[in-house]
Amino acid sequence: MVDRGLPRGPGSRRSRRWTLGIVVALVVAGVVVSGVRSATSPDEVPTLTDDEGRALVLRGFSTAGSAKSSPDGLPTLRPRDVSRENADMGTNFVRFLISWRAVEPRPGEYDQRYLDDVAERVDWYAERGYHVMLDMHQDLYGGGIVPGEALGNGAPAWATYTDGLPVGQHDMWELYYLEPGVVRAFDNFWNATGAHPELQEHYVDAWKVVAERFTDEPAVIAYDLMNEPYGGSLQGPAFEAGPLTSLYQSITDEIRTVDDSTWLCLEPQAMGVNWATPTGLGPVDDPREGPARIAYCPHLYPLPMDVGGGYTGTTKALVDGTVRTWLGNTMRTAERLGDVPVVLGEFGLDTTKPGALEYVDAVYDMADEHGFAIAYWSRDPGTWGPYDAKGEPRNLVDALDRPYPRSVAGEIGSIEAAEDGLEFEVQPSGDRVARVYLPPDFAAGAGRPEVTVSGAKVTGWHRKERELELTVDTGATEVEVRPGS
Ligand code: MNI
Repeated sequence: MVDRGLPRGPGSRRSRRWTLGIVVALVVAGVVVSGVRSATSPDEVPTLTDDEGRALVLRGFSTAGSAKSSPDGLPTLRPRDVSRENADMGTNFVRFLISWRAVEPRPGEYDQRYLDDVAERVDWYAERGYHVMLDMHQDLYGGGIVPGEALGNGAPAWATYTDGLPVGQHDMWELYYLEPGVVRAFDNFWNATGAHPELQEHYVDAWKVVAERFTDEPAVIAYDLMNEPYGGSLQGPAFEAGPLTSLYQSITDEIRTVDDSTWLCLEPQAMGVNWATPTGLGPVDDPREGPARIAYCPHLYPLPMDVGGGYTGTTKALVDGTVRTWLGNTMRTAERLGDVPVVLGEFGLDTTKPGALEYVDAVYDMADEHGFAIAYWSRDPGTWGPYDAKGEPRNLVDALDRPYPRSVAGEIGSIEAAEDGLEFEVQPSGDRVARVYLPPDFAAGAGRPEVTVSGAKVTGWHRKERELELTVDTGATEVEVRPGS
């Protein structure tokens, strides 16, 4: 829709802004109205599981935007940064950005040293008990769309064919998606031009190389097959049910020849779906033995938030409507893809905006209630992130430091986290052990915290991790942890 609605050639900035404003208004109106009509959906999705079949609740960051255009493809990150966020917010998950250009710098040549560097970082997380999802990142196709400028990221320059079409300038980065040269780079990748069938084969093979490298690393729980896919001149269901689903199937088939256990996470197209329109993504068949390990990885960026100035007044109401619609569509998609888990691979905002932390709370509450994993965008320092440029904690740190059950032997249902208590639904099995993260302001003291537990017995306290070990009572369906004894 935006493809047709926005001028491609040169034009005044004001007229483009104006046109974008109309497109935005239409999408917002459509999304909010459709929210009123949306049907009811099932309450929770299943969670990802680890090697021992434990249900996992995953809370963490996308890490990090700094990897997008760094020469080595790595984010600015040291082991102490992982320790720090773990101590400050109790995160147990990371969506770690990797890139095709770094994996395959020349056609058919894979950079094992880059993969060593990624593996080293995976170890930093693994040593601290994290689960890692590797995210094959791209925005605007790749750095090659305008040589010498760090506009896009992801694809290698050798795989970038703009066919001499122009890429004009914008001050909003998203608008570069509409430039003819960028559209053509994607059309060549998806082989809509018929000129480059080899590009997707390279992408599939690059994934196979990554999977070969990480299949034996238990901390790597998932592969996010493509960040924010974009169809070039093909948009919506025509793209998502067509070339996108078919590429996901090819990657899945290829990865499963070397890795039969890591979860594969499918993203819908970014345009529209990030704003709550429905996705046309089709189901992908997992050839592994046993139950499929496919998950759905949408992003959430309500347009009214970008257009309006924060989460207050009318904007708040519009954002709430958008989130409700997004939730309904996400639940229906998860069901359609085969009752798959959902990883909210990105959501985030400038937390200096009024009401921002209330929005963060609302999204975490939704994820708790419906069983989604979260990777907040992003771990980078700045006004969206948990730390400022000097490394000082920002307001987001407190907002994200919430109690949650990290894992349960069995199944886990809805979670409700409040200052006066944490409740979660369970269906225990095996050793019935549940591990629960408790922030310092929930349960004071460095020693064993003073909490009252029902539905389970306290069987341990890991002081450094602030992790309470529980053994769920046989037949219990709910566990409650309250501060105070
Ligand atoms: O906001 C977007 C986004 C808007 C529009 C489009 N198209 C027009 C195709 C695509 C994407 N993305 C949000 C965030 N995603 C990246 C990282 O994946 C972040 O830098 C953005 O804030």
